[in-house]
Order: sequence, then C-alpha cells, then structure tokens
Amino acid sequence: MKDIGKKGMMTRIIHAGQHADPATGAVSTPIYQTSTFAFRDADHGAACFRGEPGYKYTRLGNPTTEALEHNIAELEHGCGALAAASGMAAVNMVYLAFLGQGTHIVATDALYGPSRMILESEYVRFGVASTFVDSSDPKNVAAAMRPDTKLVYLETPANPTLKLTDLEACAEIAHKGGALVVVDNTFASPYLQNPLLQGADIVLHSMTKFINGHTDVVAGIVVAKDPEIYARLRKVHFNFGGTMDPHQAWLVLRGVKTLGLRMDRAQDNAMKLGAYLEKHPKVAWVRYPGLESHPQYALGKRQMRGGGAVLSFGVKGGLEAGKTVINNVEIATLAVSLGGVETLIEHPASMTHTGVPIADRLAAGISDDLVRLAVGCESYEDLEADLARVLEMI
Ligand code: LCS
Repeated sequence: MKDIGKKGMMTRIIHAGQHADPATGAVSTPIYQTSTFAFRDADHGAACFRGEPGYKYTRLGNPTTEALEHNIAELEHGCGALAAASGMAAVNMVYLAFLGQGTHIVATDALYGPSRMILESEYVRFGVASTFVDSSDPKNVAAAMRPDTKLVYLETPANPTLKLTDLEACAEIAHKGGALVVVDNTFASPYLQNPLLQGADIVLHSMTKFINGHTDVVAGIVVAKDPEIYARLRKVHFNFGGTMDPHQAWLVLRGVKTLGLRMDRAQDNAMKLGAYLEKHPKVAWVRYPGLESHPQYALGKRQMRGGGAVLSFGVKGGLEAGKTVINNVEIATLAVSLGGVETLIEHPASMTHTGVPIADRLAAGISDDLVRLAVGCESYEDLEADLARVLEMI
C-alpha cells in the first residue's frame, strides 16, 4: 500500500488504501464477487480461522470491501473501518456493540429520524435508556450524563437543522463521565471534518450520501480510533451480519474518488444559494453553516473545512408556501436523501423526520416550515433561476 499519510487531501482521497490488484495488476480494484474463498489445504483453512492473514468468507472480509474500508479509515484518521449494508446498519453496529441492559445514551436531539426513533422504540425494549439534548450547547450534554452513560452520540451538522456541536468540548465531558463519543459525520464527509482528530472515538457515515455521491447506492461505514474499539465493533458486525456486498463496495469506491471535486462544487453552489435566499424578500430564514448568520459560524470555521452542501430555509407563508416551492422546482428533485450530484429538496417534518413525535421534533428545531435543500453540482445559474421562479409563485 502507498504511504500517503502526509499527502494532500485530493491525493489521499484517490490513493488511500488502494493498490494494483496483486493477481492481475488491475488499477481499479476488481469486484471479488464471491461468497467464499478456497483454502490451499486444511492447515491453511485452520490458520485463516485462527486469525492469520487470508480470506475465508465474504461476510468476514472481502478484498473489494477492504479496499473501501482502508480508504475511509485513512481519510478519517482511524485505525480501521467496517463497511455496512446501509447507514442504519452502521448506526446499529455502534448501538449494538456498546449499549445493553441498564445502559444509557446521550444523543443530539435533531438526529436523522430513524437513528433517534430506533432508540426510543426498539432499544428501550432491551433496557437501554436514552436522553436527547440540544448538543449545540455542551452544557446540555454535561447535564444529561449519568453513571450508566456509555455513549455520547453526536450528529454535526445535524440533519436537518444544520446545528453544530462542539466536538472537543463534548468529548471532554463524555470522557470524564467514562463514555465513548460517536459522531455521525455524514453531512460534512471526511473531506470537511475529521471527528477522530477532535476527540471522538468512533465516526460513522451513511455513505449513501456524499461519500458515494451518485444517488445509486445505499451504504454505511463505521471507523474506530483504536484497535480495542475496532475489535469490539468487528465482532458485533460480523455476527449480526449487516455487512457490505463487494459490488456495492466497488460502486462506493468509484464514487469516493471524486469526493473532493464534488464537495467543492456542491459547497460553492450551496454558499451562493444560501446568500441568495438570505436576501430574498419571500424567505423568512436560512440556516447554513458557511453563512455568517449561522449562530455557530465561528465553531464551524474552527471544526470544519467548509459549510457543506446542505441548507435549510423557511419561506414567508409557512408550510403552505413552502409546499409551493417544493412542488414547482424543476432542477431540484423532490426526494429524500442528499449528497448526490443532483440537487434534492424535501420537507423533513412530513418525510425524513415524520416518525419523531411532534413535540420532540419541534423542540429539536425541526419546524413545520423547514425546507431542506441538498445542493448538487449543477450550473449555479440554473439552481438560482429555478428557486427565483418558484419564490415568485408564493
Ligand atoms: N445518518 C444520517 C445523518 C443520515 O442522513 C442518514 C440517512 C442515515 C444516517 C441513514 O443512512 P442510510 O441507511 O439511509 O444509508 N438520511 C436520509 C435523509 O436525510 N433522507 O433520506 C435518508
């Protein structure tokens, strides 16, 4: 493997964890589409199962999937990564590895809907208690800590409020209380933020979003900071079985190579659109970490390398007027998800976050009028003209 640890970000994205295929010299990692691997003899099989290097069975490791895991582990500055069938499989890998009867988790209140719902509706059946707080103020995290708190689970920027959480401050609080810090880094991607360098112990992604970037794969990954955490996650992951298929891994590997190019472009579009919307007379409010109007602009500057490519806004006239926007845009597509090359628009209160009880949703800042715009890589003028046209319809 090439030593690219100290190289520039674009070089690292393209080369991290990659090497020409040892069997053929293929530069693009081949898709090892096999469920199992032949052993040379009985002793070789036994050695592989004892933990010596060698592939055994695709759920327990596959060269294509590992090429992706090595890439993301390197980009996130972790010791190892585990690719998962979906972002939710990644979230559950972490919950299952560290939560159980009599344990407690403190989490950001504005999490992606199902990451929160599954704690409230399923893990509670197994004796896991959860407290959701506005983690944008670390004091709220400190106040929620209990002697049985095992995880502090943070999403920053949060979906869809774009609130930021101070990772260093929260990591200090969590570690003092004996808990591990997990960060869902989906919105920033490793291109813009590296939580493991800011005190986190585990970072995870829905790779369905920016890492893959082409709206054609559902996938997730978990990266561990140290080998002990990695070993615990690995054991749970391999036995619960939410692992990644080699073909899926290959698609994501192809997507990640352009992460920096796509992110630069989408972020530039998002910044310009945010500034445009902020000045528009029909727009009530805009939330985007790259704008000075964001209440945590200074924190974003410190902890991220850019504001990302998702923004939320409300129009004057509330939900009904917002629906006029959502229903009439032509370049932006009305669809959930984000992080692809195409711009998507959605209404979290009735779509991605509909399962969160109304009072909790409102308390987390996910208002009825919130429209989420996941900005893509189109020509900026077309995106602005599209919004300008529909805003005139209100
Ligand atoms: N974490 C975050 C921050 C997410 O936004 C999502 C999906 C997940 C985890 C789960 O990942 P998945 O299993 O879907 O790969 N977010 C979605 C969204 O905002 N719209 O549609 C899906």
